[in-house]
Amino acid sequence: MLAVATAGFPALGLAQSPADLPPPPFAASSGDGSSWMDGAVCYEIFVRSFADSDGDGVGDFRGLIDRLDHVNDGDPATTSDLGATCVWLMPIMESASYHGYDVTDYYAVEADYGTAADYLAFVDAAHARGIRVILDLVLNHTSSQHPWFLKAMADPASPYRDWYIFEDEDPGYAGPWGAQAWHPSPAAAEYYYGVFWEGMPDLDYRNPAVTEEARRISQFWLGEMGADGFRLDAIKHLIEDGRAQENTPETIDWLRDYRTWLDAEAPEAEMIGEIFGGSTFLLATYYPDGLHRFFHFEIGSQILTTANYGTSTALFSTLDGALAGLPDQRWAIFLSNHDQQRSMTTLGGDVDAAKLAASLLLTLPGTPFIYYGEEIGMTGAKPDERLRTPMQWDGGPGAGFTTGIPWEPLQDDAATVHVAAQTDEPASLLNHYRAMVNLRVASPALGTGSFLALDTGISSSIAFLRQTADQTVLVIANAGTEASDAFSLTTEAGITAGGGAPAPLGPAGAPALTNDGATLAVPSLPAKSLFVYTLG
Ligand SMILES: [Ca+2]
Ligand SMILES: [Ca+2]
Ligand SMILES: [Ca+2]
Ligand SMILES: [Ca+2]
Repeated sequence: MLAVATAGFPALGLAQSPADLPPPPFAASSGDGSSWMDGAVCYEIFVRSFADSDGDGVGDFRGLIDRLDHVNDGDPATTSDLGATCVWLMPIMESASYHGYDVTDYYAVEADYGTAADYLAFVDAAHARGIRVILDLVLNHTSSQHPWFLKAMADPASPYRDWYIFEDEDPGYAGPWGAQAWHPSPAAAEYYYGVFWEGMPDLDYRNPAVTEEARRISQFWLGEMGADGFRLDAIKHLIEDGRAQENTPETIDWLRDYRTWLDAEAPEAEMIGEIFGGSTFLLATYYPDGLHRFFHFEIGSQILTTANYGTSTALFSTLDGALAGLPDQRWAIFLSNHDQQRSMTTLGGDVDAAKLAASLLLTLPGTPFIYYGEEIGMTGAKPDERLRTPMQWDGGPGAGFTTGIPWEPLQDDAATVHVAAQTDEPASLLNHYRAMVNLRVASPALGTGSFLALDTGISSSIAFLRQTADQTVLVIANAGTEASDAFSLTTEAGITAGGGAPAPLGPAGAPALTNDGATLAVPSLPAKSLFVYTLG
């Protein structure tokens, strides 16, 4: 009977287990595990440029559904897909512009992309594959073509008049980056406020009716339209106080109220805010309860600097600051997004550097976001349209994006840089992304674990631990342009306890590490490489 009572417990003392490790000296870990975004990897999609199903040259929901297996085929056992668990769709509400950041109807899908039924079929297809859907929500401003603004401008007695900000005289001051913020009305001798440009008049969130409408819009998309959350655009500009036009206390209070309302209304919804260029110091003013997460712009650009130049000092110092200054690793990181030069352009076409950047993105704390096309090393520099060119699926005339004429010309390298070619090449950037995203999603420690940097004694050699109660992962990397010198890690954080050798988790080619019980010996690593091991 005693034997039966102990059956099912592991034998003691035979192998190192996480329980043998000392408690981590590093506390911060991602969220409390209650959110679906804890441990998620997200993929940012511009629907107009992803896949066109009907040959009109414009991407659409049906095309997106056809290509969803690229993002995640719904089977965690296969790694022939990226395996991302969340997508962020750039604006899909009806808009007058190609990009969608000036909405004309918050309750309709962009007609260029299909019908509401097409959109809902996409949401169902995504959910069936285990992909959560977050939508870009543009609250700060509408299009100048939005009926609310047209009515407000045409009729001072309109109920929508107080939804916007009008002045009889030009207040005369510029916006926060020096651009014109007050625009002459085409309808009357007066001025209206629009921080981005005249085509995007700011809504007035001091008016409770506007806040009520923002909540109604949120309910609509989270309820009937099946969204799992929002990426909130330009929120540092929500409420101005005269010349103070960003990060005002009123804006931060508004976000807190919105979050409180949302937590009661849709407790599973995730809100991630764009505070463009925000440092840890600035972001800290929005936590802990402003929104669930914010993008940390600096970390991604420092990952690119590390991959480009081999210097990781600034990256790890920023990371230390974020871990100390922001709660629970509740930030998100990306190498580039729709507003920035594509990372392969920044990296000068260096595929090994792009692989290292991807590896760091997918092993460091913070929810990783991958902008579509980054996984094949698409290139692109400003103007904005050239950062948002059609996805390159194959070497055909329309790149597999369309059978017609693409809405925006393809990049010059479209015939050679594409998904089909890189699928066939085991060592391609795409297959590297597939391995690393799948590794991240499958590893609790990489997804949500605490973080501890280890001293390697070599400036371009990187080592750190990620740890949860169930898993400890060791990451080693060489950011230099030459093979690195061997180095040793000592008993720090218990990594040599038990004397077992770390087991490689990926990517392919990880060298064997040896553990003599006192030191862990790391051999020379290839230039610009990163490997992940499990310690238990
Ligand atoms: Ca189309
Ligand atoms: Ca899969
Ligand atoms: Ca439209
Ligand atoms: Ca505003």
